[in-house]
Amino acid sequence: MAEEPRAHDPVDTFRQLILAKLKYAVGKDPGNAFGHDWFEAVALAARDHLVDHWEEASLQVERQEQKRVYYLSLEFLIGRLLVDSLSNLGLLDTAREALARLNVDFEQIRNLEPDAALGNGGLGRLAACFMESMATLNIAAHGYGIRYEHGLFRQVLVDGWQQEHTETWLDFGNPWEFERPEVSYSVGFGGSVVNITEPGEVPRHEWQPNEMVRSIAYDTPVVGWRHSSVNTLRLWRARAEEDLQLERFNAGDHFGAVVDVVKAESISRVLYPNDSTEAGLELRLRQEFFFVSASLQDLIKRHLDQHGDIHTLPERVAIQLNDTHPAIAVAELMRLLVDVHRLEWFEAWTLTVATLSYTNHTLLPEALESWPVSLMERLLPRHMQIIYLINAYHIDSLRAKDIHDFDLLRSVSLIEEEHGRRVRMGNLAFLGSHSINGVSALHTELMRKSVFSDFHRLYPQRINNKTNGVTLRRWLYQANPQLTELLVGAVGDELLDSPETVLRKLEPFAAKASFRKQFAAQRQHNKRALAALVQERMGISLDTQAIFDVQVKRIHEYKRQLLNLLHTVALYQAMRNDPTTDWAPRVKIFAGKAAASYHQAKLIIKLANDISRTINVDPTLRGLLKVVFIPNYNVSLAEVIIPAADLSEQISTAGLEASGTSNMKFALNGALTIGTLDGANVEMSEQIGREHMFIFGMTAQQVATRSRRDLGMAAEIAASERLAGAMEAIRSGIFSPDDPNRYAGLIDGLIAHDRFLVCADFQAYWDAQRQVDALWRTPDRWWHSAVLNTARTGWFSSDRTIREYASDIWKVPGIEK
Ligand code: GFP
Repeated sequence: MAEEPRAHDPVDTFRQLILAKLKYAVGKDPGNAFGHDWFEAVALAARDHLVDHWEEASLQVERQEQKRVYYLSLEFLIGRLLVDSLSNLGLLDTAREALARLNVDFEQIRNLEPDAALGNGGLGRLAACFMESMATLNIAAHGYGIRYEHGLFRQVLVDGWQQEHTETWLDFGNPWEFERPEVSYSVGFGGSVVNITEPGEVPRHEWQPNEMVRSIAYDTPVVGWRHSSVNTLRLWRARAEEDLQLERFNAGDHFGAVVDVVKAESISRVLYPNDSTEAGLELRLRQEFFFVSASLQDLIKRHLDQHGDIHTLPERVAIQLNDTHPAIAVAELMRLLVDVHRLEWFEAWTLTVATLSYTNHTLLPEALESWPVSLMERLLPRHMQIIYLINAYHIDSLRAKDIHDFDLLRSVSLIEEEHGRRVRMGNLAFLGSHSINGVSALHTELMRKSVFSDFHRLYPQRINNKTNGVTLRRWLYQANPQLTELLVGAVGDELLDSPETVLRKLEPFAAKASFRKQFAAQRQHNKRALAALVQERMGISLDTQAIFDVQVKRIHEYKRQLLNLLHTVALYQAMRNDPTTDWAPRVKIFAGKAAASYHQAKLIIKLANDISRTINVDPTLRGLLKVVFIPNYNVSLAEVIIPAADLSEQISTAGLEASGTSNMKFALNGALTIGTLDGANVEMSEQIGREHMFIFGMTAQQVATRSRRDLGMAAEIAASERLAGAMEAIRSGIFSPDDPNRYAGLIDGLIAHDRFLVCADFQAYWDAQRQVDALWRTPDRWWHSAVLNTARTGWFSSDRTIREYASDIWKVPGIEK
């Protein structure tokens, strides 16, 4: 029998809604529901609220004819959505209480949600933060990407070695998304280009692909803070044109009958297929073109349905390319405008450049994509023609301006001739965009001087900076409710709506002993939660009074986990040699994934685990030092680790980390940063004050100068007994007695050719770490700095970043910087 709802009790109304979802959508009753059933019921109840606001928001966008922003990204590292959605809807406490009335523990339910790991690291998480900020700021935006059946691999450590396992986030379905089978576009591959001449018409080209793949839309609503607006994340799934070749099937060829299905569906099967093989490389290009083509067809259709005139595209639409992955959009938009919508070439080019803008995220030459011309010609023959034509017109226009410098023309060409002919996607994105932005002040400056220096001379207005940011809703309010409560208690409720300005009001509290005490107490609480997780997952117990010294991010040589490990070993040796010194106790925490084919990074993971295994059981240390490598780093784990950190390691070789975003999350939560003057660390030191961070090491300029010399490190090693000792310990197999030679190559590589200048920065890093110890021993000063870190990080809100994109690049009216 249906229960009577208690009048005007929102908790009870929500409870009823959960029960209705459990019964009618999940098909269970409270008596036989499992945890996951409850999760689904709550998620669906929240989704109902989202949908109401979603409808309102899209009506408003239509009515007000708002300019639309499209964010094209191969990655969206969303993580879990339950708390995010409930919190932005203002229903978190309601849901918690409603479940409690049903005798269900909300904390258990929330942890059952799988992470949507449709991204790799900072780039993908940035896209997720931007989606939330765009909704919060009432910008009419769509995110476009791929609905990978399997997100980033699940990392399993077997004897300390990384193994990649398939990640299965969709096993129980996905309550947040709406499948839209009616929103489907054909995407072609291969085939040939024919010239069509019809009487009375301008001759034109038509691409006749020999393979067609269908894209199906899946929409997820993204809600802003206090449900200010709800935008759409539209992810594409690849399907074959036909699910089965019936004739072949009936002829007994059961596998052959589905071969096209397998080929087509592999496009949206996994994020980052291993591209060290030719097949993997081709699949990656197919993925990029697939989602770009579907998205452009979709947004042009929406534009024409609403405004009816293709010529007004740049007035109504802004398309942001997140890195070079969607750079083929330049050629695809040209193809659609010229071949399909029959615009004249130069008009189409003007519209393309006015509509597109591109964000660069790295200066590492190996990470700037380029595709073999032969592969492009085979897979995208019409696009290759278009790229040649863009290039020819471009070079002609430069010659017309009397620019004949051969080296300059070669460097801005879309085609690289030196290492086998390849299409340079960075150059294509640059040329086809009216705005090219870097993601921190230093990165942008280096972009102007290095990768795009020649382009910058030709187009001095195009490059601009948009320093990254993070959404404070997720990385403060949701990840750290204890701290949020403390802050609200101190500076008031308005913090929640205007954190960028209100956080600064916290500054005077840094001088109050009682506040510092509370600040330290919330950290203890979070450290205990992390320690419990480590105990449960790894069986290692941690001393929560020790400094929690954390480096969590993709494992990459330029991020220099190796420098941190060398310090760990040197500290270990120093503690053993000098047990009477009053060492500050430390827990070194690592987490992160290595790309499947990146052998050196995988070896670094193994080294961290070998070091951990040796140090953690050494009784002479009396527990002063512990090392843990927590497996399978993802957004949810970050939400537990970051609020528990005392020290944040941001130690990349200066000039190589474009921005960093975890650096901002740590500082926001009050961790102190030990870091180089790299990426956004530079602006953080300006906002926070260098005296409240531990800045060390070579500057980008010094790195550039040192790198021009021979990269052998004999002199640096000879000058530091500690460094030599740590390297020798690793090299000689102290941490790998089962295979004493395991790290000989790694260490010899550092001695002979230390590309990332680990050895050259070691001594400065060691000294900075001793300053960390010293500050830790004076808690008043430590917590004073910690409070100031939180107080002065509001500028790194992704709302600020998005406002800058909106006003400078997208020209969205009504959004002031
Ligand atoms: C990349 C860059 C980072 C930058 C992010 C977002 O991140 O420096 O902060 O993009 O712009 F390397 P990863 O994908 O490498 O983590």
